[in-house]
Parts: sequence; structure tokens; C-alpha cells
Amino acid sequence: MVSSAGSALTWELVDGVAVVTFDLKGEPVNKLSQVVKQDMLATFEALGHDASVKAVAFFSGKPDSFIAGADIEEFVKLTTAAEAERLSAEGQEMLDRVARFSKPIAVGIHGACLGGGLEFALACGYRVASDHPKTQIGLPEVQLGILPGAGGCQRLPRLIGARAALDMILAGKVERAAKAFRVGIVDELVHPAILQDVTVAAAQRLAGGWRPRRRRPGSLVGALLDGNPLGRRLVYRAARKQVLARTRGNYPAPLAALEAVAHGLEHGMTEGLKREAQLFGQLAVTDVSRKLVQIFFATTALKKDFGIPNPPPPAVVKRLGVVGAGFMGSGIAGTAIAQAGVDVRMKDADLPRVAKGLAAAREILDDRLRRRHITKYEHTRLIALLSGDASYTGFGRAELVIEAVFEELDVKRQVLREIETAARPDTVFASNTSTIPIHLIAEGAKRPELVIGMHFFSPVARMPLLEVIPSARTAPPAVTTAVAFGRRMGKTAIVVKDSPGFWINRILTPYMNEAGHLLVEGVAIEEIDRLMVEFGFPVGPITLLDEVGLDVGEKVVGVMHDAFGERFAPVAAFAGMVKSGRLGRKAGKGFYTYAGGKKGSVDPAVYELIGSQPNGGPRPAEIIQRLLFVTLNEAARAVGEGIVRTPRDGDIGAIFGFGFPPFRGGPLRHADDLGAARIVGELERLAERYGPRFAPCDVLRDHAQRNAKFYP
Ligand code: T1G
Repeated sequence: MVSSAGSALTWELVDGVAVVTFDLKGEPVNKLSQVVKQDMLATFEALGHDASVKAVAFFSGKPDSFIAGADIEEFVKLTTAAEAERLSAEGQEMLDRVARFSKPIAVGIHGACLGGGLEFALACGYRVASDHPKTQIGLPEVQLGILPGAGGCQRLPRLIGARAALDMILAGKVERAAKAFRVGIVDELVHPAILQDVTVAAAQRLAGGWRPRRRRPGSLVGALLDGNPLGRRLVYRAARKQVLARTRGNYPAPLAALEAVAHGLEHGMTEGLKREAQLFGQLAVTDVSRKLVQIFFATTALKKDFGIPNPPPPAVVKRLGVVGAGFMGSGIAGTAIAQAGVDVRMKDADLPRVAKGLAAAREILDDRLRRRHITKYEHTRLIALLSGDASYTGFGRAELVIEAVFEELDVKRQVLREIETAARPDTVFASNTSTIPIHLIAEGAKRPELVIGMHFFSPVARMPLLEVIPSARTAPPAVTTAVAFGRRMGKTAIVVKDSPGFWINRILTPYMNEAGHLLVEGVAIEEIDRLMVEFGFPVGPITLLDEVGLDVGEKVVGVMHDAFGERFAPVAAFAGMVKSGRLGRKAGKGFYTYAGGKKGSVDPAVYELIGSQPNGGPRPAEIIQRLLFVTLNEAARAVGEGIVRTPRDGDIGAIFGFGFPPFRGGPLRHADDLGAARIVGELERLAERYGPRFAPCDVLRDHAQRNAKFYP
């Protein structure tokens, strides 16, 4: 074994092949930094000089990660574009040396191979990857507001063609190994047990003069598009259009990455690298990139945070009980099986309902199979984990039960009573309520210490957030069990206070209600939605209401109005919609029409029900301000009440829970950016004009007075 002192790289000679292992001591993942760069250069220098080394086989020493990319902590410290450009150029130079190394290099990839990690692998001659779910391959840089800056914008399109490369780079996609193999990034796909042997054998073949023959998958037309400047111009134009439709110009990184790719393909590698480094430099110091990196660190921190001090170990959940086989219940059941691989037992009032729920849960697994996320074999195995009945048989073995029945306090209490008899004495009972305080549900419970809230968002399989809500009587192990299980389901969990609407519906309700006020004042439905999409939300508030369901929305507002009074007063316009059965997407009609699962246009008949006709209404800037400031005000008030433990939880919740624009960092960061004094001033003006619902809360007034911030 050879290594220099303190080095992250060690190697040993196996039949003429230097088997190099990269293992950054004291770090959970391998990352590329200035120190590692020196280490790499020194190691390759030594390997180059050693005549007994004929080829190199490169591996990670970490159990489940290859290289997670450049060290994000290092590049966020940069303050000028020039410094960042230099860092990128130095990374490119190192990988250029790897690419021009005098002996062949094969890499064996197992685990995350991301960003600079993939750029390194692309600079090597041959890539073998393990066919394992942990092996994730991609260039996620644009998700951090930057671009692949160590030659990735040049080497990937040269390997797999402009279209396939842009498809990955511009969306920051991370792919499973099988997909990376299909598009041609990976040369060989093998079982993890033989990764090392196959890679070493490939290195030996390369040393013997063998060269892999690569043929790009795809059609003749595709090859023509990628293969000449005119075809590529069409590709760039289409990509640009797609990016703008998705980002609305709010995210500069994808367009810059497109430019780096195009410049390199049209003017050659050297010019391309230069442009790539320049653009990387500019992006790295943008406010958007800073915000996105903060989101990465906040999400990472939440992976380890149980939301309570001295968290006890969570219960190991092997069997989950789900009560209520409706849309939410089946979403929870299907996602729990797909992500956590647990045994799920569903229960509803009668067998037809159970059957419908089982079919809907199974649909989530079918979808995974269709997308090739799981094999046929896994699909069959997972489906066998799902069962259900109209009775509680099988609930006696569940460590966790989640109820997703009708949002009525009495119904939920009834289910809890039944579970306390049917399940074990230590089974945790979680309510998927969106508004009802947990302490009310737990009133009269035999074991209130095991009762907790787990608020999932719809559709469960796709929405990344989970609110976990302990009541004052919930015991710590129930909290850690709920958080840990939510994480196994792939969710980012925030622990929030037991108060009506918790965090998300608390701040979402005034936002939705304000949209209702604007409608009544004559703003067109599409106009409200369009303005908020432009602001950065994935969909506007009216579309969101259609998605959530107007009956659900009405219930939520009712609870909030009862709890917090007049500022939450429901807008009468919505009641007419519910009465006429226009409940949103699930009913096939809401504000918009829905045919065959697709959203259509606004139904003009809706305006009669609302009792107003579009007449322009307030100016666009005023519309945005009203929707935004009413939300920021409520968010600040809720923070003051301790609804979220930290501004970090609040911002991540709003971004993942209802799509608050990530590039703005979340409502609390955005409030800091605007400044409390300005917000208070505007709120006072709005209150005078539109009513006391805009009256600035004490927290913002206090911030304004002391010049304080949520993130000092
Ligand atoms: N830099 C710094 N720290 C990182 C890191 C990175 N790239 N990746 C992970 N960590 C830390 C993380 O903060 C946490 O730290 C620990 O590792 C475990 O992570 C030139 C510019 C790899 C899939 O965007 O997606 O390459 O809190 O809890 O769930 O073009 O981390 O324990 O101290 O998340 O198993 C591009 C980001 C960089 C990948 C592992 N790369 N990382 O997930 O563990 S830019 C990324 C991830 C770039 C080049 C450029 C995930 C993971 P701590 P974890 P995990």
C-alpha cells in the first residue's frame, strides 16, 4: 500500500494495475477540494513515473459514495467572480491532466458520483458502475445555481451527444446507474460484488491496447441533430425555450450552462473550457446560488435533526397500518412500500373502498416500474407487501399506524379509540390531519403519549415535505419514530408546534384567501395565477386551490377562522363554488376545467358563482404585494408563536410544502431581504386601504424597530 502522509489517496499494485482508493479521512463523503487536488496530482505523478504501473483502476473507499462533487463549503467562501473563475480553471486543469495521463484509467463507481465526481470519471478512459440504487450519477450543479465547472459542460456532450447532455445538465438531473448506462455515460454495469474485479480487468485490457467501441443510442434523426452545427442550432434553440418556460428567467444557471456547452461544441474544447470557467465564476457569486446552497445545507441538516433535544432511538417500523383508503391513505401506503419497503395493512369501512385504495397504492408501484426505477422482480416483491381489509386484522403487528380518514374531530377520535384496542400497547398512532390540533384528537386517549400528527401533502408520492406534530403530551420516542419513518419514506420532516393549521396551512390560508379577495374585486383568475408563477411559484394560488380541492380549502379556512378570528374570515365567493360541486381537479371542474386529467381553461361560468366579472382590478404590482405580504406577515407572526423551531424549518417547509420560490430562499429569508421596516410600511398602507387583515404583526414591528432579522 502506497500513500503520502495524511493522503486521501492510497494505492497498491495488482498484476500491473495500480488500484487507487480515494478515502477522505474524517468525512462522510469524498469531495474534491484544493487539498485533494494536490493529492491527486502528486499521486498521478508518482503513478506516471512508476514503470511497474501499466494502468490505473480507481475506486472510492467510502461504503456508499464515490465522489459527491466539489466541496460546496469551499466554493461558498469565494467572494468574487474572478476567484471563482480561477477555482474552476484549476479544477479543469487537474482533470485535463487526468485525461491526458500517459496510462489508461478505469473507474469503478459505486454510490453518489455527482458534479465534480462525474467530471473526474468523464476524464478517465473507462467507467464501470455498480447496478445498485445507491449509485447515482449526474451533474446537479444547476440545482445549486452554478454549472459543471470542471469540464463537465465539455466532456459530457462529447461523450453522449448534445441533446442527451443538455437534458441532464440543464435540469441538474441525477440518474440511476442503469439510465447512465443506457445513455452511454457508463461503459459497463455490474453487480457491486464484482465491481472491483471488472474494473481492474478493464484497466488491464486497456493497458494491452484494447479500446472500447462506443455507439450512441438513438435514432438517425437524433444523430443528425447532434452531429452538425445546423442541427445543433435547433437543439440549442429548443433547449433555451424549454429552460425559459421552466425558470421564467428567475434562474440564470441553466442558460449559462447551455451557453458553455454550445460555445464548446462550436468553438472547440479550449474555448469551451474558458467560457465554462468564466460563467462558473459569474454564477458562483450570485444571490440565487447563495440561496440554493443554503437550501442544500438546510435540507442536509434536517436529515439528522429529530426536532427534539436528546432524541431517543426511534422504533424500527416493519409493519405500517393505514386507516382510510382514500386518496391520502393510499398515497401513504404506496409510498411507504415503494420507499421504505415495509409491510402495509390498509383498513377502511367496507371492502369496495379497501379495494379501491389498494389499487391506488399499487398504482404508485406500477408507476415506478414504468419509469424503470424498480425491476419487475422488485415490483412483484413490493406488491406482496400490500394488503387490506374492512376490519383491523393485522394491525396487532404494526409499530406505527397512520390514519387518513375524514377531517372531522369526532371521526378521528373514534379511529384512535379503535386502534387503541386493535394495536399493540406501544404502537404509535399518527394522524394525517392538516389542521386539527393533535391534543384535541388525543383528548380521552388511553395512551396520549403515543399520539402524534404526521401531515403529508398531496400527492404523497411526489410532495417532499412532512410536518410532524407532537402535542404537549407526546413522548419523545413517538416523535423520533414519526420523523425517522417520514425520512424512510423519502420526506424532509420538520417538527412543528401543535396549533391549528400547524405551519403550512397557517401561512397558506391567508395567501389563498387573499386570492379570493382579489377575485371578488375583479381580477381575472388567469391573471392572479400568472403573476404568482412569474414571481416564482410552480403554480398560482387559484390552480393550487383546484389541486387541493375547494371543499378541503373551505374546511381549513373554517378551522383557522374559528381559531384566529377575523383576519382568516372566509371569502364568500368560494362557498358558492363548493355548493355547486366545483371542487377542483378531483371533480373534473373547479376554477378551471379538467378533461382526461389535463387542466383546461378557466370556465367563464365560475364568475357568476363568485359574483364578480373580471374588470382589471388593482395593478399587477399591488396584486403581488397583497398576496406576498399577507403571507410574510402571518409567517412572521407564527414564528413569534414558536410554530416552527427555527427560521430554517419555516423556509424549508414553505419551499417544499407549497412551492415558495427557492431562489428567494423562503418567506423568512425573503422578509429579511426586503427589510422589516419596508414590509411594515407597506402592510400599514395595505391595512388602511383594504382592512385590518394586513395589520403588521408584533414580530415584524419589533424587527423594524430594532433593525433585526430572522437570520442575524
Ligand atoms: N460538498 C460538501 N459537503 C458535502 C457534499 C459536497 N459536495 N456532498 C455531501 N456533503 C456533506 C453533507 O453536507 C453532509 O455533511 C454529509 O456530506 C453527508 O451528506 C466543479 C462545482 C452525496 C447524495 O451537489 O447530493 O461539483 O452534515 O447527509 O443523504 O462542477 O449529500 O454530515 O457534515 O446529504 O447519503 C455537486 C451534493 C457539487 C452533491 C449524500 N454535488 N450532495 O446524501 O448524506 S458542485 C452535489 C448530495 C460541483 C463542479 C462543481 C448528497 C449525497 P454533514 P448527506 P446522504
